[in-house]
Amino acid sequence: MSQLSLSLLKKSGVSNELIGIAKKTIDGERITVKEGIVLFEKGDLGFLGTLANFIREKKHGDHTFFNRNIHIEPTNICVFDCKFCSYSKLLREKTQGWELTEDEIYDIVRSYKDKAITEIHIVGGVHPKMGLHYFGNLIKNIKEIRPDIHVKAFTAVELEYMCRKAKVSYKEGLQILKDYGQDSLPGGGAEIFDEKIRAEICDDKCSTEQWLEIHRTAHEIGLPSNATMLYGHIESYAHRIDHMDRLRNLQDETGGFNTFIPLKFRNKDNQMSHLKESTVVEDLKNYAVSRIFLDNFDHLKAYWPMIGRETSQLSLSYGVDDIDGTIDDSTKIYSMAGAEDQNPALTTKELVQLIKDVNRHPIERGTLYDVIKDYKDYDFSAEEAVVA
Ligand code: V47
Ligand code: SF4
Repeated sequence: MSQLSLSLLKKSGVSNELIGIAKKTIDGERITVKEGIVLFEKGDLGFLGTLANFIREKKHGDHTFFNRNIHIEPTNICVFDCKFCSYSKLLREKTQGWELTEDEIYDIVRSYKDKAITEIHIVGGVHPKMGLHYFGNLIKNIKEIRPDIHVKAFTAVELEYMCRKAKVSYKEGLQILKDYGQDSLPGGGAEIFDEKIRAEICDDKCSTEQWLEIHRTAHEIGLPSNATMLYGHIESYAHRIDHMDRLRNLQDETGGFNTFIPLKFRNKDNQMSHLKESTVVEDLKNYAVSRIFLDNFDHLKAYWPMIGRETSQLSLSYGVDDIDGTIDDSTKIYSMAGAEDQNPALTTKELVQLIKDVNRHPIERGTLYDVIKDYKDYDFSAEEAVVA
């Protein structure tokens, strides 16, 4: 954003307070917690979008990243009882859960033999009988079938439980999984770090301190990770900024986070169904403020199975540079919570088109943002249909 844009902002009646924050952002200066809250409370969508897009384009130009991935969810049986979770309500409602056998999991991996996926994302409920070495072996065997694949596995919630049960420190547990072949950690389980809100929505699982410690330790031993934030329920703007501030501080310390993924609360079939979901305007504001506040995160991801395809396209003008992957209908977390896509799957061609339709430049990436293929001028008709 140039001096011209700043003077346009002045003419359009934007307050001096917001112009001050815009100036800092343009000069590459970090904004404070207080300024982050002001952005949420006083910044309108046009202002926030302009600023967030400025940062996004400074970092990545028009490049928009995606990957070819699948999820494996070994079970939805869970010892915890998060109020927002639609996925595991077994303890309370005694409904049917699933437990994939090891062979079923290996068959899933084998079924992708001829497909160019680069990542398997493994998360699920916290099953009392599936422990550290069970999962370690699973990763080892998956890697034997598919040595080239990146395994991004287990939220800090699952890891805290596994380490506790195995009576090992986080460092020992994570090193054991790394030695079996785990490559990185997903960002789940973060929810909202504010202790009071956390106690209200997910009282019995790993604490904020434990989540941060597990990610810190992972980074220290060379396992990069992602970070999420569950928003749009009972938290305030101050809680969102506090959450991001704790992540920004840890990122200063370790530099181990790849991307930040805001997760919109979906309200179907859970103990928080009485709450309304956030609007699209709120979702876009949230992306924009995240992009402006988290100056030390290279990437901001809109997870399309949760937010929908069109909002994902819009998000690309509000700071987002990554829309996750092909998925191939392999996750149930969001469809069970009420997301529009009941069978989330996009072919590579469809993902590329989605990105091109909003005039952005599609880049297939690996999990760690290594460039795999540039699709700007790619001609799909030149090859047979490319599927996931
Ligand atoms: O921690 C559960 C969320 C997360 C609901 O790292 C809900 O690349 C909204 O972390 N409404 C797990 N959200 C999924 C996750 C994730 C997803 C995609 C990519 C990555 C990554 C990580 O799902 C949980 C929780 O925050 N969640 N229920 C719900 N009703
Ligand atoms: Fe279990 Fe995760 Fe659902 Fe919480 S969000 S109940 S830890 S599956």
